[in-house]
Amino acid sequence: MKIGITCYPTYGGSGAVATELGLALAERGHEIHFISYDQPFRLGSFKERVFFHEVEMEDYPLFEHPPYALALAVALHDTARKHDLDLVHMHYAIPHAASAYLARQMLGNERRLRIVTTLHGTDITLVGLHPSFHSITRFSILESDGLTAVSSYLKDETVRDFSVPADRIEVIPNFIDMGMWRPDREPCHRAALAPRGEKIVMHISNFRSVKRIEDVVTAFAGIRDKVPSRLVMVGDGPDRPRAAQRAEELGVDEDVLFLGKHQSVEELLSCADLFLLPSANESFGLAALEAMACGAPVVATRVGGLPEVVDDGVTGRLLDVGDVAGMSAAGADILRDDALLARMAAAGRAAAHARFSTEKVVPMYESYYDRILGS
Ligand code: GMT
Repeated sequence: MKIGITCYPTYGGSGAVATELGLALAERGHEIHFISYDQPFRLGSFKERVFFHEVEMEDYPLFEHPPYALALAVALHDTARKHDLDLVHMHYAIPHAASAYLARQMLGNERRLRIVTTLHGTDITLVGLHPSFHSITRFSILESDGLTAVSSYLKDETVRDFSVPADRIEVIPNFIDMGMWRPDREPCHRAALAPRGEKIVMHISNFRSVKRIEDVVTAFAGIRDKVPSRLVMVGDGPDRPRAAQRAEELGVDEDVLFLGKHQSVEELLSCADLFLLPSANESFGLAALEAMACGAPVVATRVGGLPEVVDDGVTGRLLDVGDVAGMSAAGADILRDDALLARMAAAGRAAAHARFSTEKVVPMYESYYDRILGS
């Protein structure tokens, strides 16, 4: 198949999944064209059958907000024509599904371009709910030939809040390359991150308010009271200063490392003993899956799609949003008990392999594409 893929190219789960999907499909013989305003951050070096088309934007002084959705529609239309695309796969509905709809309309009878849209999270649960986006989001996802959601939770939210018939949405979970995300990576940075042999507690996100990163610091302070440990914060975003301040207030700042954004997060995660994800909401929680594959038990919140990823008591612990005392107690219990830590680490990796590996999930997309192309 010849497939166009559009995603946000910046750090974030939807861009990561879209890129890994494109690369895996190319390895399986498909021709993949990424179409976005910048090269997706995980695209890396040259790969056979993988192409990147940058969306050209005219910078005109009249445009305080340049109309990216239109420029993307033009890029999709051009790429579909020049490269005979069978379908375009849009990751994150806003504005990508609307741009794809426009591109398909522009093609008219020239060729039939199928559109698959994958819903990732806030396109449905937050941004898409806003009155300025709700109707166009609903229209464009209903106009897509195929619609997937990364969890049953997200499917149910879409059915409820956008009145989309349940049978229009296929749940295809996010997935992970088990060879890339693993516990035994070399070089391991453990000596640099925890020089006195402390346990390593880790959090990775975009540090936006939905991630509740002050709760990460507070929960960590409670863990550190009971177990010698260090907190490694990977990523960056608006709440970083508040989290740093919280660490100072709690007197744990010497044991909290803010590493900023990183390309090779898997190298850091393979050193983690425990992963904290106290989000207010997650439609899936890709970072939790990455941690499980790297053998780190996950202490997270019982919200959204997280219970579909983390098995409470088996691969980690799930607590209520804001229950930092509970998270501290659960985290310390795991880190103090070597047998429990080893059991949860092994169970997490096994679950990632059994339910969310590339080999398991990418064929689900291929069969779904076949269904859509045959419809
Ligand atoms: O929805 C967002 O705000 C961003 C998006 C992203 O690009 O990372 O995150 C969502 O998609 C991820 C990949 O499917 C999921 O793992 C995240 O749980 C989801 N974020 C939220 O639901 C808050």
